[in-house]
Amino acid sequence: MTVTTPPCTTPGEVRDLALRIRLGALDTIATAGLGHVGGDFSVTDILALLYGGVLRVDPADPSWPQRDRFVMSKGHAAASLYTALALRGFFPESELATFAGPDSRLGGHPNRRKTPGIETNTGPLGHGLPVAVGMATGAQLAGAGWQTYVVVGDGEIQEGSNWEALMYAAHRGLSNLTLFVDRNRLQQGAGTEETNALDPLDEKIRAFGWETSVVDGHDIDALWAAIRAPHDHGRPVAIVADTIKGKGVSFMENLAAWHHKVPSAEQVELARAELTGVQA
Ligand SMILES: Cc1ncc(C[n+]2csc(CCOP(=O)(O)OP(=O)(O)O)c2C)c(N)n1
Ligand SMILES: [Mg+2]
Repeated sequence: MTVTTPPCTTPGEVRDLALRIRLGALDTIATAGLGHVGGDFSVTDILALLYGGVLRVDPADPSWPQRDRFVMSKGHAAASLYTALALRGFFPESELATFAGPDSRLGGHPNRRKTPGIETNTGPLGHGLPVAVGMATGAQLAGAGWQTYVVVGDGEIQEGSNWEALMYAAHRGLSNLTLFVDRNRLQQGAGTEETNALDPLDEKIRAFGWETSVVDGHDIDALWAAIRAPHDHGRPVAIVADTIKGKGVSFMENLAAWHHKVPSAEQVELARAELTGVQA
């Protein structure tokens, strides 16, 4: 295995990695006293698959020109992203304890100038997909073989900049671009459907010229199959991942309050017990 090869070869290994990412993000948020645990846990399985099984990147050379690009457009889920990067070897796991602290390389939202492995700054929603379309366009123009992957939140995709980017990606036939929508059906304080309804989201994206599928965003086998499925030549790929905000912790799941609520020490122990199946 070269350093650029993703470390997981089986769905079971990716599931183990997902557990480590959830536990790491939980501790990271509890230590910092801030974060977005709900959206961290809805996107965790996607991150585990990408960093565990898909992305060809080199932690020793984060700027390796042939690397696959990953853009976490919903940058508020930084704790899970940083944990995934640390576990892939971009920086020591111990550095997670500095999250959002003074002088930390791990800001509250991702910054490409500070954190190894971050491709573009995110946090202000609505920009990651347009940037990813630019990356994929660059690769297409250069005839480069690397792939671009991007995750957007479902609340985020209400922003118009995404629909311009969707339209342009199809226009250019960016088959080197894969979009995941973290379809947890919640945004900051309410449901997406009661705020600015998206359904049927996959059909809308398909109408813009993309190839689409809808999968259980916590089912590693299904996610992996969706990425590996043979795709029509010349179309970008969108995977609408049905997810649960706060996935894995019963008292967090599907509750808008856990968008950015910070668990108490007692709640951290309860969450850890549920995630690991080991009683506190
Ligand atoms: C342009 C912009 N407007 C508002 C916010 C504040 N904000 C942070 S997260 C969030 C909700 C995002 O919801 P969603 O995209 O569904 O993310 P998830 O449910 O995965 O946490 C909002 C409104 C922001 N970061 N950027
Ligand atoms: Mg959401």
